[in-house]
Amino acid sequence: MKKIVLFPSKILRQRAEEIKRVDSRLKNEIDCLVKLLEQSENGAGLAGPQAGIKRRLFVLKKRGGIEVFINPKIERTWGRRQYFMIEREGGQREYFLEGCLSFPGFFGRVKRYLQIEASWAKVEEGKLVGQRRKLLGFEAVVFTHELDHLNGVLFVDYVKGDKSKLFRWDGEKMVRWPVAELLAKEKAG
Ligand code: QAP
Ligand code: CO
Repeated sequence: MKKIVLFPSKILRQRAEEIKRVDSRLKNEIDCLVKLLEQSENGAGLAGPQAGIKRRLFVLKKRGGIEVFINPKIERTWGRRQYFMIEREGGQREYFLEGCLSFPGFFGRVKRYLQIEASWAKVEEGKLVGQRRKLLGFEAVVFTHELDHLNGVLFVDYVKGDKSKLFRWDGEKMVRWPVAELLAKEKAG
């Protein structure tokens, strides 16, 4: 059983390769991602590179189970990148904090497109079959986060400029965390 690749690892910075056909290799890779996501605590999504798989696929947890996205793309966006807000009981709005299984305990505020048209392929009867759908809000955020992984882009890259956007869960509360300190680990190798 593979383990999730943690930051800082060069693997997370590589560009993943297009998937051309359905074969046993692809099936093994999908199994691997599904198992890792199932076993993760509170995991919502996992991309190939996070399992050491340098290929363009990711998996997302949905109400009905885990969905596989192959060769995902954003075909179109609407509006500007903005912070995704969530509404608490009582109507209080707050920033949604993004997490990543390769950064356990770290969360950040990231501006994303909240309305996208996405395309990808799924496996159907042993073949790759194209899909296309409009995604809104949380779904758009998670799709984009996972697609970024396939291009070596990490959520912390977006919080670089502003220290107040990254947080670490200390077991009881979120505490502000300097992004520069995290990124310095990567430079040190
Ligand atoms: C999906 O992130 C995602 O640090 C990937 O202590 C993308 O599943 C979710 C997690 C964008 C939200 C926005 C992270 C769980 C899970 C942690 C995850 C942790 C426990 C992260
Ligand atoms: Co991630």
